[in-house]
Amino acid sequence: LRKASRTEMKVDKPTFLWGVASAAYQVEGACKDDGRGMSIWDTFSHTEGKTAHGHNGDVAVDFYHRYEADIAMMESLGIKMFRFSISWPRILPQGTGRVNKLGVQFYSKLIDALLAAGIEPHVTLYHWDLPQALQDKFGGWLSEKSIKAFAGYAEVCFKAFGDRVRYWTTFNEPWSFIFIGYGMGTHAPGRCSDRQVCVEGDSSKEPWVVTHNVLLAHAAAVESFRALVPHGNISINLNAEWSEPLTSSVLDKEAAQRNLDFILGIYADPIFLGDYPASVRERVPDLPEFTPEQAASLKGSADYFALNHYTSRYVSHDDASTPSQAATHIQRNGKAIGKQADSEWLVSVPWGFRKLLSYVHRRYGAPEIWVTENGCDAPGEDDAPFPAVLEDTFRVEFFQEYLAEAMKAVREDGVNIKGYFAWSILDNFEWADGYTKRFGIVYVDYKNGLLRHLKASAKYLAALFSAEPLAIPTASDSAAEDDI
Ligand code: GBH
Repeated sequence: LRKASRTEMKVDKPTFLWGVASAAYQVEGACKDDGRGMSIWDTFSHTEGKTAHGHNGDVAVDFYHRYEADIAMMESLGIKMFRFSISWPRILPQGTGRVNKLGVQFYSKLIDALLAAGIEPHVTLYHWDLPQALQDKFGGWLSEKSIKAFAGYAEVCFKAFGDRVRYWTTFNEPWSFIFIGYGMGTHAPGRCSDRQVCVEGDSSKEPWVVTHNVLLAHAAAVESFRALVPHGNISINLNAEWSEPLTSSVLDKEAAQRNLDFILGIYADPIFLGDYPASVRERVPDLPEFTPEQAASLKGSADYFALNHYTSRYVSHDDASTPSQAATHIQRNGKAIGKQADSEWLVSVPWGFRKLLSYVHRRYGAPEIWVTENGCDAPGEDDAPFPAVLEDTFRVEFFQEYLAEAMKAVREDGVNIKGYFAWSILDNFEWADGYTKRFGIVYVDYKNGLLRHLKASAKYLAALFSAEPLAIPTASDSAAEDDI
């Protein structure tokens, strides 16, 4: 693909709403406040050698105590939506059983403060912080018991917040927490079964078992949602890298498709189309089958498509490698696919965003798409001096170029994008990378009282999206299911 010139890159006013995203363990801190229970991320980050410099989320960026000021800042930027996750162990310290009133009260106050500021809350139920009690009791997501436990937790949240929250998702990026947490072992709960990565594999079946349980937990929660919050909209946040065939050979084209099947289709196909992709079934004998009732409960269990997207890869056929028989590359003929961000896995590939959006549009029946995460860290940002660090030109260009491609997807490919969330509002606890990677559009001064300072990218997005007030669209505006 030809690189567009500067003038073509200009983004005219987007036709969709904008917001910013966050996640409980990454921002809240207050790990012992108000009766919060422990999560698997507390355990993991407090285990030696698991995170950069042994960083953990005990304090994080103290959002738990500073949410009012942070909301005022969002309001002043003209931000229309805020995506956050609920910490399961704040609501149910033991995962099931006793509800912690103070935990419920915190999210209730947060939601009220957002609504008072004219900001629509988008709530994610699970952004990776499983109650440790459930890990201890029955092995967490490895057990079918997790399905009922999650549905029970979801029900508490629907009853407590469903009167004010219209947009929900069940899980954030199942692929990430499953294949990093149970394959590579570098995220909680740190179980390593990927023979490519681990010296001693534990059980190579685990990621597939967890995949199945998580999908069924999603379906169970959605069923209760539809009874309890009939006018709300619910989905699941799915991440994908665009997969561009390394060469024009048929083998590489098929491998690129399989890469998408193994990252995105493995979740999206059962939910939007009714079963796992055939390529996954063929290559993974350990993947459990759905009963006809389970398949039926999954199909149609999302009111909109919630897509997280950061980067793209070239993909080639590889007989020997992973079950997907697809190898990913950052270069073609010695030339990088895009500009390198601070995180090694992240390269800026704006055209990949458009291709992915169009792919989702075509494959999944022209759903409403909400981009629930998009963003980057900027090279060298971690140790750049203050205040020069606030001039995050790399991130401004990233947003400018990605949004320009999203606009092309809307105008030229007919993609139905309803909303766009920048990841993230604040620098925060970047999982295994601790505080060494910064994805915020707002800088957090870790050496000076966690003070917040706007980066250039925050000002850029605020100016871009403030062009005119836009009505909040609802999922029910979309085509009836029969039309799909
Ligand atoms: C999102 O995941 C998360 O939802 C969010 O919490 C996080 O802060 C944000 O991205 C930024 O990372 O080196 O092979 O282990 C993004 C998708 C997929 C990115 C897995 C990191 C790890 C690649 N993630 N990837 S690897």
